Amino acid sequence: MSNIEKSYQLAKEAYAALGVDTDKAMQALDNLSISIHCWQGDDVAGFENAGSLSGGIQATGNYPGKARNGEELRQDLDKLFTVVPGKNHKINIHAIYAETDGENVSRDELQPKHFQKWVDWAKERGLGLDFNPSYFSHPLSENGTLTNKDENIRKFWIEHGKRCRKIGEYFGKELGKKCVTNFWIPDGYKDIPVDRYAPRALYKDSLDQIFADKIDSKYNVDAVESKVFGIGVESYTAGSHEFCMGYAIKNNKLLCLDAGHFHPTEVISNKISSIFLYMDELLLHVSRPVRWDSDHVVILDDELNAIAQELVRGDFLSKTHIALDFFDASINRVAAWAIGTRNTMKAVLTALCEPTQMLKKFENEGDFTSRLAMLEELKGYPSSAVWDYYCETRGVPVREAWLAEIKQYEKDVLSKR
Ligand code: RNT
Ligand code: ZN
Repeated sequence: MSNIEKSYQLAKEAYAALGVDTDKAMQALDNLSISIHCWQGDDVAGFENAGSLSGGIQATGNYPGKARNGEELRQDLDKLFTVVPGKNHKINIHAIYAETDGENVSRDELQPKHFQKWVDWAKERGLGLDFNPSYFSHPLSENGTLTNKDENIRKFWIEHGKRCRKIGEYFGKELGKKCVTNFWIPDGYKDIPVDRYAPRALYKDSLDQIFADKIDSKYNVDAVESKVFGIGVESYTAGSHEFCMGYAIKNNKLLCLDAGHFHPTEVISNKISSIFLYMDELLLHVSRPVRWDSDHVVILDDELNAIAQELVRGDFLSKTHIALDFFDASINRVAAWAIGTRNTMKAVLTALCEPTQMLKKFENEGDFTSRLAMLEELKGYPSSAVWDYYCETRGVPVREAWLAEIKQYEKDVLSKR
């Protein structure tokens, strides 16, 4: 018996004493689908050669080895999957990751065929694809997209949204896994606006037009992502939380909660339970804000654990689309993916090992002393041993062994770019 297995047997016993079946927890984790964002691989650059990143988001750092095209990006993702367990994942791509064979295809002319390479690649690996229209890093996005007062520009972006939903539908049909197409726009004002209503009315009308095309929810569902502010739009963002939540509830769309899109002490873990009283599904952008919406690599912090606990305790896992959203250009990009993805899975596994019934019983009986005592003791329970055993039995490196593999990949592949 390996040390990993020995540790697991002890952990299993400890959890069993609380009434928790760790084998079942691991099986549940097998079903978990994480939507891995392609944009960590190239600092949200995309393949349009449009120049610099805009729209109030920033990737800082200049670590060597960034993927320069679809082949390299997919090669990096393939490497990622050698160190991340699970066979039920998806890749989240953006419209700017279209591959047009050198042809200049405008965003309002995009078609499914421009993503065929992604589809073929995903199909071979049994992966799903999620999608995002790209409302940033474009000459016509500088003064607003779906809120633009210039009707021609707004039309351009409406058409982009319509095209993207068709592409999402194609993904769903081709891959047999429903695509989530997520709408996020950076539109807003640097300084204090006089009319806060008009841009939001335009945004609403634009979404109405985009969603007027009927698409079978078997293949594609849409989400709207809110944000409190962005760099350059510090005073006002049209797509605020209230705007997006209201729109999603009224129009039967998904809401996307990004962990970095709220005031610094406001957490999305406390929003999930309310959302499920009014909506059937939810999209999460698991991210990590540091002082501002800085999209740092997801670490195993209190909020990540709290998000995972909410999903497990409320039995919301199967109704929640968990996507990652961070972009760090200052460290090895494949390692960044690995850290964020492994942490997210580890947080969910730890939550699955929680004796939820016991904790709820304490709470319902008003025994808050036991509730607090047990929650604190649980922090010391050996969920890491369960995670290590999970990695071992699912054929990926245990603990930091994954790092050596990524370092080797950096030497063999990334450093030669
Ligand atoms: C930006 C949003 C959005 C983007 C991606 C690239 O603040 O979080 O989700 O990060 O679409
Ligand atoms: Zn996001």
